[in-house]
Amino acid sequence: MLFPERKKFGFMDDLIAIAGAGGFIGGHLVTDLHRRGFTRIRCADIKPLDQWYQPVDEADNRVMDLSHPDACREFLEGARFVSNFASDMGGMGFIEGHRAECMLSVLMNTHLLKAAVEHGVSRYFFASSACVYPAHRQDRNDSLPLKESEVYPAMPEDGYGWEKLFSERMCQHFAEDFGLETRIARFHNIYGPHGTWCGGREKAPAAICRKVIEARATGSTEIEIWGDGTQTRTFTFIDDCLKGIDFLMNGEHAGPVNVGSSELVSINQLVEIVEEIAGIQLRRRYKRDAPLGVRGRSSDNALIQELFGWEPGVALRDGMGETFSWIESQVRKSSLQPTGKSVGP
Ligand code: NAD
Ligand code: GDC
Repeated sequence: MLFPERKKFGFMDDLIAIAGAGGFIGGHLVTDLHRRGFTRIRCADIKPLDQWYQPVDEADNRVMDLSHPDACREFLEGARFVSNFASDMGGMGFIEGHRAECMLSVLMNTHLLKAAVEHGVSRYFFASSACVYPAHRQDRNDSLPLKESEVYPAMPEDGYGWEKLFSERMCQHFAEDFGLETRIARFHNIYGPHGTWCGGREKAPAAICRKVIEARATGSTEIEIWGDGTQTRTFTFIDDCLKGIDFLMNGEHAGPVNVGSSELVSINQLVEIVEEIAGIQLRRRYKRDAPLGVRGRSSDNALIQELFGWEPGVALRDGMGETFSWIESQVRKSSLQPTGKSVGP
C-alpha cells in the first residue's frame, strides 16, 4: 500500500503533495489515496481544473505552473511526501516533435527538489521513463529486455529521454548531498482509462483503441498504423503502475527501478487484441514515415522481483478491455458535443 497508513512514515494525516495531479497517472494516484482514506492530499497542475482527468473534490487542488520556484515552494509547504508526475510529455507523436519543450520539464523537477529540501520533505518520488535507455539496445524487434544498469553509455530518446536521465541523476545527487530520500521508477508505456486518448499526445494503446472505434463507427475497413507494425513494446496497465509506486515509496531502494510489464507484443499484435475486443477486422495501412521511436523495448524485471518479490502482471488483453471501454465512452461523449470536438484535455 502506498505511504503506509501506520508504519515508519507516520500517519494517514501526513500531507502528500502530487505534482501533475491533473494528468493520467497522477489522477489515478490521488483517486487511490483518497479511496483508501488519506485525508491530506494536495494536488497541483498547470491545466485548468475542468481539464483534470480525475479531480478529487476533497483534495486541496491548485492550478499552478510548477516550472516556477515560488510555486514549488508554496506547493510543498508542510508536505511529508511528494510525487512528481509533472511533465510536458506524450507518445512518440508528441515527443519527437517537441524535444525542447520536453526538456523544459527539468524545471519542475529541479524546483520541486529544491523546495522539498527547504521544507524537510521525508520522501520524494520521481516518474522517470524507459526512454532513458540507449538506442543501440533497442534497435531490433527482439532486443533483449532492458536492465537498469544498461542505461550507460547513455544515448536516451532525444530531448525527453535526456531530461529524464538528467533528472534521475539530480534526484540521486540531492539524496547524497542533502539527505533527501528519493525514489525513481522507470515507467514502461503505462496505459489505462482516464488518460490521453486524442489530440496528438496519446500513446499507442489509446491511439489504436480510438482508431478502431472510429473505423467501426464510420464503417471504414482499414486502420492506419505507424511504421510496419512489427515494432515491439511492453505495455503496463495503470493498476500495476500504482503498485510499483507503492513498493518503491515504501521500500529502501533509492536507485532507478523498471516498472514495466514483461509481456512483449508487436504493434500488429496490439491491433489484433483491440480488433478482437471491438469485434471487427480491419485492413492495415502502414504509415512508415510516422514517428516510430525504437524498434523494440521491453522491461527486465529481475531487480523489482529481487527487491519486492513482485512484477507487473495485468495481462494486456485485460487492461486493454478496460481501456477500450473507457475510450469508447469518451468518443460517444465527444460525438454528442455541439462542436463534435473530442472532450477532455
Ligand atoms: P500526463 O501528461 O497525463 O500528466 C502530466 C501532467 O503534468 C499533465 O496533467 C500536465 O498538465 C502537468 N504539467 C505539465 N507541465 C506542468 C507545469 N509546468 N506545472 C504543473 N503541471 C504541469 O502524463 P502521465 O502519463 O500521467 O505521466 C506522468 C509522469 O510519468 C510524467 O513525468 C511522464 O513523463 C512519466 N511517464 C509516463 C509514462 C506513460 O506511459 N504514461 C511513461 C514513462 C514516464
Ligand atoms: O507513442 P508510443 O506508444 O510511444 O509508440 C509505440 C509504438 O507504436 C511506436 O513505434 C509507434 O510508431 C507505434 N504506433 C503505431 N501506430 C499511433 O497511432 C501508432 N499512435 C502512436 N502514438 N503510436 C503508434 C513512449 C514515450 C512515452 C514514454 C514511454 C515509456 O515511447 O512516447 O513518453 O516515455 O515510451 O515507455 P513509445 O513506446 O515509442
